[in-house]
Amino acid sequence: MTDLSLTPNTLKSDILRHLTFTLGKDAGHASIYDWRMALSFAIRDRIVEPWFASTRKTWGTGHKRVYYLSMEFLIGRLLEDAAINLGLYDQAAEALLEFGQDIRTLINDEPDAALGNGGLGRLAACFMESMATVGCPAYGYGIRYEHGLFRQRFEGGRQVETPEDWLKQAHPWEFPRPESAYTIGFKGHVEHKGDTHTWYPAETVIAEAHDTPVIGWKGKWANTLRLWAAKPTTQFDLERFNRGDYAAAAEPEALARTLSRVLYPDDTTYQGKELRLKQEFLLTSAALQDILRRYLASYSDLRDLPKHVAIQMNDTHPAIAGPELIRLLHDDHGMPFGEAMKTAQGCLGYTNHTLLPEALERWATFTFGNVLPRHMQLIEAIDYWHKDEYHSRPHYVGILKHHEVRMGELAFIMAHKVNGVSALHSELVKKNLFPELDALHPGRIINETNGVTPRRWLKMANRPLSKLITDTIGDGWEDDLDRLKGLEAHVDDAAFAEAFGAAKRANKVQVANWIAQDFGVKVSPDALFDVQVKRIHEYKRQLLNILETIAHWHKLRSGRIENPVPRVKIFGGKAAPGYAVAKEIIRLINDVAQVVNNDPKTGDLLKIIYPPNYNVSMAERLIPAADLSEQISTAGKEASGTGNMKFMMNGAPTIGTLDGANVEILEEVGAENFFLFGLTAEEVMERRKVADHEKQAIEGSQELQDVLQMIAEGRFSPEEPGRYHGIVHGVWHHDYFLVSSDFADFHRAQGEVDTAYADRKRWLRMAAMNTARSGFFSSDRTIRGYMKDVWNVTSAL
Ligand code: 26Q
Repeated sequence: MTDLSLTPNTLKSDILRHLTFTLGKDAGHASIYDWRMALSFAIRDRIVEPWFASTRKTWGTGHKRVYYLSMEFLIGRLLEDAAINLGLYDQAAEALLEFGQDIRTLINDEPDAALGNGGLGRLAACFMESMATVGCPAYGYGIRYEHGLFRQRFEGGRQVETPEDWLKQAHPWEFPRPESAYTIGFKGHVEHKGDTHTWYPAETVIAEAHDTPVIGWKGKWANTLRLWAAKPTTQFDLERFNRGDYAAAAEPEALARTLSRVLYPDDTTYQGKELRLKQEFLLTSAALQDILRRYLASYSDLRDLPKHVAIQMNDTHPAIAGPELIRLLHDDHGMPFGEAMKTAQGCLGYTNHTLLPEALERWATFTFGNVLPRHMQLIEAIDYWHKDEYHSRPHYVGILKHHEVRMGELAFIMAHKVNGVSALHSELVKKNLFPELDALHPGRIINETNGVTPRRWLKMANRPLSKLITDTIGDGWEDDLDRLKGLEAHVDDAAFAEAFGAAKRANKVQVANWIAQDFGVKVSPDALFDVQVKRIHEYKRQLLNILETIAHWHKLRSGRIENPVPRVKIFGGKAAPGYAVAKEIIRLINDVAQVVNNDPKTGDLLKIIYPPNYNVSMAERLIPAADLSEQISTAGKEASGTGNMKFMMNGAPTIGTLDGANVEILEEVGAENFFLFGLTAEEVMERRKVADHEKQAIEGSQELQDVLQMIAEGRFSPEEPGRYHGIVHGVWHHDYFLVSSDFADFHRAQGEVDTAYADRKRWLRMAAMNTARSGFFSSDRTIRGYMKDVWNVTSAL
């Protein structure tokens, strides 16, 4: 075999070689973009060998493979991550310096791959990295959206969306695979002859693969993220073209490409849009055809599929995988229906990420039957089969109801394991979402608490703290995060605590400089940095946070706080473009910031910063600089949260409710290192039954009354005093998310935060304890859980 190994000391010459021969630029005239591409290619070259080796090994041993199907992969930047996992960062920095280039500038030049909305998409990205790290042979399957999540700007405090175009520049990490392409059908009709069923689609597109290697920690293993781009089956309508109707001749092409054009920007309210259903089928059908092609290259008996293949559905978005796999096995390969059911179930797993009723996917049978006529029939057959197998199934339970296909029930019935994403959430999935199906299938619903990759979220995002950790407990914690426990022995050592504080401060200085430069607001790095970054949603209660901020400001101005602790309140996040209330909350935060930041009475004691366009890269900047992590959702609503884990790892204690994985964070870190407040999930249910709970709560809190009064009077919108009447009215009369009920206790907990922060020694201990006890929240632990409990696969390392 040819020796392709690239020795480390050739990195510098490889960068120059790529600059010259790949980019066609000479060093004297190269732009930042050119240098970034040259560096990316030099790094990518070093991924290819471990990638081939991993693929060869999996083929050679016939190891079981995992296929992770997700409509979203919220990856962020790849250059720094790859450099770090390969251990090449310092060398690359040095080589570039010799060319007069700063590696940080190049790293920051890379656009985020924002192929996701939020938590679910970012989880998929962390999972890809962890599967590579633990040596789980896996493919991620997704869609190569031309436009990722929209960009956010503020105009007069209001969110304005503009298209995102990450592919405008060449994307150095992907390999187009035009030879890996599959035909995807839509609409048309079905013909039945005896036991053969043939679907004749009326429309077809081609799904073309684009592969990105995903390298694990220390480059020991690499997997593939395979994203599908939609292409037309025929480039031109030749007949039209020949008639001279040139524009119309290109129509089918334009139509096909719309399929992978844009990511749906709504992560909470589901709308039955035909294009979305087509996107889901594009991903799923292409993935399953690819999986079966790969399987049949090694094996012939499709009944053994579950021995070699595990397919995970990231929420219900790829739940069409059930019927599509049955169609392929039964219609195309002649497997009897019952056997096809068992085979499909043996392969499929389903992860639920939400309990919000408005987010549960349901399709009108009319739309569904029109777009996927054969799948509609198969869903009826699946539902019938299930009812027949489980006679005790109540009449009101099933996939089809009220002329709708319920994707949650479909995914549940087609999967051998269904999981929630935190202990509390998984219990609620059993109790509230699928109680009857859980009774029929005891043990099918399990829990796999989420995690995040410590390589990106600690090692890479927080250099100062990573260095301190390694200096204190040695290396090896990066892929064995429980070792962080070793820090506990040092939390009462003054020198360590001060070093911990210094690392945090260094990150805060960076953020303060960025805020000054980009937003023109001066903040002190010694103030308490209080951060809430996540999608804007009523249940996440950014409103509660800004209302409490106003109360605090009000108190500060009237001089009612002795020795006030200076605070910087930082918000970040996007609202779905059609979510009017969320957009109003954004505007309110910006309006309040205008007033507060210009108030000479409070000055440096309180600043409110809301940088636009929160994304993965901004998270990497803000989270390491946070002193306080805001996780304040209405209990029972946040399935898990993963930002909460990133803050904890980076030494920011949580102020939070007993919701999602906060429950487990509290358990791990201990009550003395967590600011708990608010109603529990059970109390929330009870509270809603109280007819005038809003009135009671508001009348019980003078602070809240004052705050609502100020907003209603137009204190933050003097040019339009009535601007927030809707919001104020909502809190008084339709407070479904119980902002009013949790206000007073939140305010109390914030006071305790101030007290704790003022005691520097106590605070540093709390912060360090959060890092020390965050080992459980590594996504390596999560992935090992799935491997054992759901996928039945071992590490190939
Ligand atoms: C569905 C149909 C049509 C269009 C869009 C959608 C859609 C898209 C995205 C529905 C939901 C989502 C995203 C959900 C999500 O991000 N859920 C979050 O998942 C995280 C990972 O498990 C959890 O930590 C969060 O608690 C949960 O909110």
